[in-house]
Amino acid sequence: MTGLSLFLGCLVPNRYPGIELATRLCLAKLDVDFVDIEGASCCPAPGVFRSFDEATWLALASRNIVLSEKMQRDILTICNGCFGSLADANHKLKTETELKAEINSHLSKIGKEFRGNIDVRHIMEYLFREVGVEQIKAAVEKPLNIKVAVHYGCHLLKPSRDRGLGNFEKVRFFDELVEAVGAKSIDYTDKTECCGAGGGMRSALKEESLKMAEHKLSKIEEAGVDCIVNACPFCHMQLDAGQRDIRENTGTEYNIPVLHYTQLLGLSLGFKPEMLGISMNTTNNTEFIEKLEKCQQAQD
Ligand code: 9S8
Ligand code: 9S8
Ligand code: COM
Repeated sequence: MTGLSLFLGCLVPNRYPGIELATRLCLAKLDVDFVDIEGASCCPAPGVFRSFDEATWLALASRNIVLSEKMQRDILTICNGCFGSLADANHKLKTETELKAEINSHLSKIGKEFRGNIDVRHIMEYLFREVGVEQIKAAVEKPLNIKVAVHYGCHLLKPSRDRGLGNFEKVRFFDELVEAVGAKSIDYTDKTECCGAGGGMRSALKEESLKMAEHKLSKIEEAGVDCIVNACPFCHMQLDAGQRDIRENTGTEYNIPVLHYTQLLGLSLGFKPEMLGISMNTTNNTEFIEKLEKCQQAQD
């Protein structure tokens, strides 16, 4: 199997470093071959750069891809935005010869060339397709008896034609990965809807963006779960820090803990909540952490 290079993006190292640690611990425990990418930049964020200037988007994205091509490793992303940006740029440059020549003329100024001989992966589809649900189940040391609302986010599933992960309205693979760690995935209304952060919404149209987040949070609250699990630090921030923003703006209180899948997986592999940065969220999850610790102790 091709080795991987870990692409962290901007938000994980800057805002949620616990997700970075959780990712490293899980990959090592599952014996996944990965290295860091020296000198990577912002992917760049697809909803922003790609929407405004295609050549700039492709030049920046292809530079990151080339760093991994040099190592002959596929890129592993832990963010839907990074995945969308790099996978779509890679696909475009692999299939559109003229565009590739144009972008390579930019890259040549820094002594680089896009060749198109690696793939871009998202950790969720990688775990599902390459590691497999059965192997994850076998690695679980502390089955987590909790109820979870899965939030897929947009770029992991769309454009669905390119992603090849099935009909995004009926998708199940993330839920299966959640259930592999012993948790129960609870369905809720508008599960595949956007969290409202992407495309610069959270920065430029905060009020609209929070309305979308609140819609999701209210449906998740109705479903009665212990936490939300996502696979994108942008969604993570929107659903976590968004709860504080909603409280400040409208007074409505939500108190729903938010985890990236690598943090959930890390708990089930036996790592303690503090090793996975679960208390680094904006939303207070002290009670939830106590529950997690009890869950883990019950297995000792
Ligand atoms: S890098 Fe810069 S802003 Fe971000 S985290 Fe994910 S998308 Fe890519
Ligand atoms: S959902 Fe719609 S655009 Fe996105 S992937 Fe992450 S942030 Fe939340
Ligand atoms: C969202 C990324 S994950 S972006 O804001 O749409 O670029």
